[in-house]
Amino acid sequence: MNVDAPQKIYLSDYTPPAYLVEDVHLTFQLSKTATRVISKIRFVPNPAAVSRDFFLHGLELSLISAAIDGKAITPDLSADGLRCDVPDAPFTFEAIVEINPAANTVLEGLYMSGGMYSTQCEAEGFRRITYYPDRPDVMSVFTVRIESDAPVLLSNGNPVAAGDGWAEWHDPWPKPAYLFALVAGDLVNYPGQFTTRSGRDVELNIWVRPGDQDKCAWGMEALKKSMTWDEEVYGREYDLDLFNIVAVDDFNGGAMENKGLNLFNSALVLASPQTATDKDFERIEAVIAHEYFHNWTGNRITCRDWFQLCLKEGLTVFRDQQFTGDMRSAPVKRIEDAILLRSRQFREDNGPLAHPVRPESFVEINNFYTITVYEKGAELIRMLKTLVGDANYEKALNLYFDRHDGDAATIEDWLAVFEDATGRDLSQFKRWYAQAGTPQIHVTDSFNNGTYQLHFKQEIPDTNGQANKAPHVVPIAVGLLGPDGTETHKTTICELTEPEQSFEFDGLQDRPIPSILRDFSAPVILKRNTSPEERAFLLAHDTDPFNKWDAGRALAVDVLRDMVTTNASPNSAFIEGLRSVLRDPQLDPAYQALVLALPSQEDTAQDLHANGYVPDPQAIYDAHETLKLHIAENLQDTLVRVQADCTITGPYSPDAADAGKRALGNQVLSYLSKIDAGKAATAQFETSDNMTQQQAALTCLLSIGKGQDALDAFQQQWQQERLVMDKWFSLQVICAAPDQTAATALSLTKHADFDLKNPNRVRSVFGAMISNPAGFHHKSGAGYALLADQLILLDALNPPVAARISTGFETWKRYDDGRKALIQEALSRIAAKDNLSRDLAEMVGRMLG
Ligand code: B3K
Ligand code: ZN
Repeated sequence: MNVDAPQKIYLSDYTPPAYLVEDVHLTFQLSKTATRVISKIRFVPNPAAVSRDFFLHGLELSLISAAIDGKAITPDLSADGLRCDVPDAPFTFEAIVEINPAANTVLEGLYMSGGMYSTQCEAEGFRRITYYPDRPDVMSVFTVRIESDAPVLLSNGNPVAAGDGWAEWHDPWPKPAYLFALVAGDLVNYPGQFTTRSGRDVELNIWVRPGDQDKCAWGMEALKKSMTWDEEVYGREYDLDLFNIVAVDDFNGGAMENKGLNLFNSALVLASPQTATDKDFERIEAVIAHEYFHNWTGNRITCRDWFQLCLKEGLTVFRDQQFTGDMRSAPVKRIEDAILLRSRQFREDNGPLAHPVRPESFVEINNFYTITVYEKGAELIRMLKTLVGDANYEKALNLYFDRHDGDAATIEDWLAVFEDATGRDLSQFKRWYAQAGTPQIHVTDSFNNGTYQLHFKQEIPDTNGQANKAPHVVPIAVGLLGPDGTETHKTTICELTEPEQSFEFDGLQDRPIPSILRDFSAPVILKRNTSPEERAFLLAHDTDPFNKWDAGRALAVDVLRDMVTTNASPNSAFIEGLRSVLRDPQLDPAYQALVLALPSQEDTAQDLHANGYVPDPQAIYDAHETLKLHIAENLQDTLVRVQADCTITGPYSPDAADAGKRALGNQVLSYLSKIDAGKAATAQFETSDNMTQQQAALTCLLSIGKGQDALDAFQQQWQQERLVMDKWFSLQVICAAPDQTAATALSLTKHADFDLKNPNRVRSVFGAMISNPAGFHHKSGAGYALLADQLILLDALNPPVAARISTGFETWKRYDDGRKALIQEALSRIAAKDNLSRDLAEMVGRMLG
């Protein structure tokens, strides 16, 4: 793991593989501590190669024997693979290696989870299984034999034969090694069935530990909905007779799209009304869809190299966003995505970890599975669709699937498809893939003789290693409202291509009120001097649901900024705006809940920083608390009425309509508990029959410091349910008072059920701690010191997860000198550690800058 001088890999250094793989046969003789992997790989020289260097990746493998065309060889072994002389013609390479799944705490390659064997190979985990060209542009047909006494033995593709203690699988679709998967264990299946529109019968299964079958129905429905949606919207059918999903308890990420054998973090597939919240249900539906959609955008067409990760991830996130929008409410989904992008991606884009959607170099690719690659990557697809139009988007996607099926493709290939399908030159658009940083669009306007002019000026801030950026093409959706609130100009797209550019709207009687960046048409920050009255007007009248919500959001951001910087009282425009939204019977409760929710403390910190202030996390926390109290006191009657309207009679259903009512009811509860000493929350906690209501009530009680009894009851009730206990751990840290957060997290690490080897449990404590800004950034520095201690411990077990959680430090340069010094000390202490992983070393190095 320890690398003295971590090697940086550059996109510009890409060369085609020297050898291609025709087919591969793998035999796994499974044993917890000494699994044998016997490989037989047919190689052919690649005509496109620039060298004949035969190198196979391999990490922490014990080589027992190797042979070429049946003759034993002694290859040159190094820390990261092997080399040997090979014939200048097709040949067969065979090897026997031994690996130790029980000792694999990195959870990449083959590892044990709760007594079962599982794998994770993306991005570079296959090299921990056997020697192989572990790069996505080497695609091959895999045949796999598993020998084990475990009752269920699974791999990719179709089962071809099985007997006592063995099973054979064959995947007819050529794939890169990162899509390989194997599972063996004591599992039971929740079955399902789907017939594709061309008549292929597909057997579906969700495999879980015995006892978890009652938590699979929702996931199975989500899978069927995804299969139907991809046929209807993208014309894509499933291409095997079997589709398996397995729930895995110890999992570094969310889920993995292995061909025909998707592996899921159990938190993202198992759900029952009692154990999962509405948000969990929604997320499960989205992630099942996401992994399923990868079958075409990722598996049938994969990436040439890992720099092209956004090719599959950006597109697949965009597709899952569309899916959720279609299954639920499109405006609500769009707002949720914008909230996420602004709070997390904008933060990344404007800090020391900024990188382009297609990075140009990396040390450890795991560190680039980021919100920029995924979510900003999805925004680029959305903009492309806006720029070329829906019909052209469909035409281009069909061409993409036709032209590149079976390929390992690049962003250049992707853009060429759009250029060929539409005739549009996308060279300027391509800058979005190469330039990091969130563009700022400054807007001014004027009105003369019936003509309204909008003037835009774009600025792309310098980011680490990138300065003087060229202008982007930015689709800015604009609509105009008259003074009476009617829409005088429907949405049109202003295509900003120059550093500064004006757009005119003629034939107007009165000066209009502009609604700019409708539907969040580009991932940019809009800068415009706007009065609270104008924002309130848009909140009341905008016909674009996104901008209507955003007007309320902007009011809240302004109020919080004023409260923090001048101790101002919240303006009445904001409170009255909320009141009228809550009283509007036409509005969807899920939407009202979003308007009623305040920006996060992180959003306020970002806003203060962007406006030249040094954010004080404690002052931000205090302002948020004061504002919540102010809202509760000033809107009490309305809130009580809304809460009554949100009552649901009848059994729990996770559908969007009921979930929306609960979201609004619980948002209201969070305000009312500030003034009723937790009475309503206690009643809800005691009577609720579902996790959404129970968790919301517990959160309210913890937030007002009255949660101990409920917390104990919750633990008593759920101590056997691992996923619910993750919530128990996490809520305590999220809701801890700022001066108690680090102490709470530390005491939880001493709990008998805390396990540094289980990523979900680690995230439930330390993911939670870094999402509690006032607690994590408490001026004592206790949060920083604790995180550094724990990252050092975790890094020795699981570097990818340690590296991910280290991003809690990424905002450090925006704080005061005292906090900066403490964070710098924490980061330097990590950096100085012997045997630091490449993963964490790269992250800490980038953050220290
Ligand atoms: N493709 C996987 C991510 C794998 C993460 C590797 N560090 C899940 C997804 O995006 O669908
Ligand atoms: Zn994905």
